[in-house]
Amino acid sequence: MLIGLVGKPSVGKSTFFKAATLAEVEIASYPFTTIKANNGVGYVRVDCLEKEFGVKCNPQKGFCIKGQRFVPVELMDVAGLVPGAHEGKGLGNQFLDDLTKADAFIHVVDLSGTTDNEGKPVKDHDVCSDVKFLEKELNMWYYNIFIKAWRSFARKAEQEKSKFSEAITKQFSGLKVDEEHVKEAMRKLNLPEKLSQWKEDHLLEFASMLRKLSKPMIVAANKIDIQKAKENYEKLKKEFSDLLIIPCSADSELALRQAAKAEIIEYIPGDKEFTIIKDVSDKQKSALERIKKDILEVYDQGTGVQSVLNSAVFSLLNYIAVFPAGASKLADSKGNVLPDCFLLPKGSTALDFAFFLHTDFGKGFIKAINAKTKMVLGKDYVLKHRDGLEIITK
Ligand SMILES: Nc1nc2c(ncn2[C@@H]2O[C@H](COP(=O)(O)OP(=O)(O)OP(=O)(O)O)[C@@H](O)[C@H]2O)c(=O)[nH]1
Ligand SMILES: [Mg+2]
Repeated sequence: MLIGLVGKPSVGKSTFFKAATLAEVEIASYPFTTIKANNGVGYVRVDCLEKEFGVKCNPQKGFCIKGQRFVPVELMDVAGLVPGAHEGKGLGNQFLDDLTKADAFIHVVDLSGTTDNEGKPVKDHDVCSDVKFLEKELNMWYYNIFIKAWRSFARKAEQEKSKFSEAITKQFSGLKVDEEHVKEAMRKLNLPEKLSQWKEDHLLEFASMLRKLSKPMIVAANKIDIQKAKENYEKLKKEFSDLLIIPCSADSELALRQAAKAEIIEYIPGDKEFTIIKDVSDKQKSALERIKKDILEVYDQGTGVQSVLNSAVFSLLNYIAVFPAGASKLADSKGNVLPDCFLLPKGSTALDFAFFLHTDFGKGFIKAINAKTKMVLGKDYVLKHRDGLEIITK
């Protein structure tokens, strides 16, 4: 699973990335601080099964704090996009090719309204225009990929209409576009029956829908610690009621994560509270208190960073977390208790899970056992979030 961070310059993409991964990256208030993409590992938070079973888990990947399991997801932070990037403005849009493998995007928006289209300081910038232009730039990125081959394959596909979606899927191979996305885009749009009648607008409409379906986007409404942001948050929600928008303060999350790493506070990412556990200077204490009072006590999602990641995976992409778990023994052969937690698309079955674990498990599938209830499950059993399953094979 790969999630890309996109947005205009200076909105806090790298701050969000650093807060989520604790990787060392450059953060600064001038535009285009990031030029080369940053790759790192962030985590989604899941209630661990260890609680139900009264055990302590030993995660192979990620970690678990007080029953909160943190499951790794890959994150990528790229350069800022500006209006006209597809025509070469700013750093252009070539760097988006780093994001071809992304499953979803987090659009980081500066809610404070203090950065203009290019990320330079300004007063009262219209935050709604940021969402519009960014979507346009992403759509133009897809459009340009699409148009390169459109003319040649449109003619060919005309003879074999059924092959059309296959041809487009091939054209977008590498961009995590599958044939279902293409078919869905066609279904959702009212495009001319004959491909040869598709006009420029139709091509753009199609490329945009394909982008939306194959690279869905959540908005991280950042910098909510700044007063003006609250007003802009309401504005954004009203204007884009169909978008998933989560208020956040990447800067605050970064401060809390760093303080927790330095063992100054006890804090579980995503929590609405923390405890100071070490003597700190008055300055540090008041900075922490401010985060508590202005953000944690005001917003349901804490600083919002964890909530953005969880919503991207579990709401936007519709994934669930599933634990391989023996019905009689929760540990693997090395004695690791509940060593794994995997992310699978909602709707996956017990058989899908078996194949996901190993082809041999899939091929030799006899039944699955629900480790919580000890019930026997067939291959068509549809997995639920936080299921613990043992696969019995031949
Ligand atoms: N007040 C406030 N400032 C923030 C927040 N997040 C980031 N910033 C500040 O915004 C500025 C830009 O942050 P970056 O993370 O470098 O922004 P970016 O989007 O990666 O910028 P480019 O790499 O230039 O595209 C820095 O001065 C950050 O400290 C936040 O939640 N609140
Ligand atoms: Mg950056």
